[in-house]
Amino acid sequence: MATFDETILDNLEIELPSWAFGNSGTRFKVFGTPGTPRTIHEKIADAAKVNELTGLAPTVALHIPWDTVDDYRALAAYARDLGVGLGTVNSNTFQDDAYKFGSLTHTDKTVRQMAIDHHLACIEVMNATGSRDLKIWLADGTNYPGQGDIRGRQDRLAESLAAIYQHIGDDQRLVLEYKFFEPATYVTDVPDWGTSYAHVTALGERAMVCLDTGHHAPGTNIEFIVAQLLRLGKLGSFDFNSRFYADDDLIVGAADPFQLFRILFEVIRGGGLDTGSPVALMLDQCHNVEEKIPGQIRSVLNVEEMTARALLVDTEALTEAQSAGDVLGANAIVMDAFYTDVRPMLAERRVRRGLPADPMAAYAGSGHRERIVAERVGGTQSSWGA
Ligand code: PSV
Ligand code: MN
Ligand code: MN
Repeated sequence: MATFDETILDNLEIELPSWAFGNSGTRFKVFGTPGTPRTIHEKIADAAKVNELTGLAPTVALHIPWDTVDDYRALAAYARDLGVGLGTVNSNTFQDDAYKFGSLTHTDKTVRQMAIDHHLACIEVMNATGSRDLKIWLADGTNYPGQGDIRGRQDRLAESLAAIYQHIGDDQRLVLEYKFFEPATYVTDVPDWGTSYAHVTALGERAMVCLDTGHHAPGTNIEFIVAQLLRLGKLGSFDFNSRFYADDDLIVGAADPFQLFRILFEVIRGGGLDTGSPVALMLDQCHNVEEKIPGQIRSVLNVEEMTARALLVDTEALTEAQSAGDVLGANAIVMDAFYTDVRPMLAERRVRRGLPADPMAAYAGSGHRERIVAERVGGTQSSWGA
């Protein structure tokens, strides 16, 4: 039986997004799911259930203002009692009428200041929860040539980001996420890793790039971007999900497990899963028609499984084959690892660590779903399609 370096697997921590547990949908319809959380407390409880069964998801990301509460310290204590921590704080500058023509890039200084102030409020939340990362995804952009001054928007963005960055504490970070289109259809102000890299580099050491796997044009070689950002020391975090067409926010590894394997191989190659690595792994998914807790369990297991397969690549043999110009030999080494079924090894490892061998089956047989369906009436709709 093949074996892998377990220290890297021990380091695997995948943050769950609070919004994955709420009802979400498309612009056509949001289907309700019985048992859906009604409050951020119930969302955290659901995330804690995922962690309890997998041992892989020790933190939960918040989205402000969706997850607004009066007392964030109390919320952090509540999460701790359930065995999880509060992680990344995500800002939201895409749901106010004021942001119709942009937020941090807006031509009107008052609107820009409103967006900056929202981020400063998010930093206050981080100070109370002890969170490290402020994640910014900007919906800013334009739909038609001529609608906005591309260059001027970049200049205003740089200025606004600098105003926010000034308030980022010594132990905190600003991570800037890029996305090639949507909601804007012509220019997106942070469309690619290069633009994000340019802005975070100008800001300073505590600003990093966030790579959301669903935010690239079809055919983009994402593992190349991963390798490059790690090389440059600027890969701060991942939003994992998968896509068939656009930003589908599906279960990670569902559409293309081989791509997830290739990405994780580069993460490991670049030290991204070493102890003390700055790379934070997070899911950014919405479960529109499937059950949410099992959806998140499936996702973290997929990341674990592809990490284990990537760890099976015989890197010494690979380097030798590469140096010898043995194209097919090198490729076979990678493919052998990818085609290895690591599920029995991971099940055995889970049992050794006091976890259920099959977390999906354990959840299905736990009666938890039936309990929350009975307890929670009128679950909340969160985020998209509202
Ligand atoms: C919108 O595309 C998005 O999915 C981004 O990926 C953000 O990370 C997420 O919403 C939450 O704001
Ligand atoms: Mn994202
Ligand atoms: Mn997205």
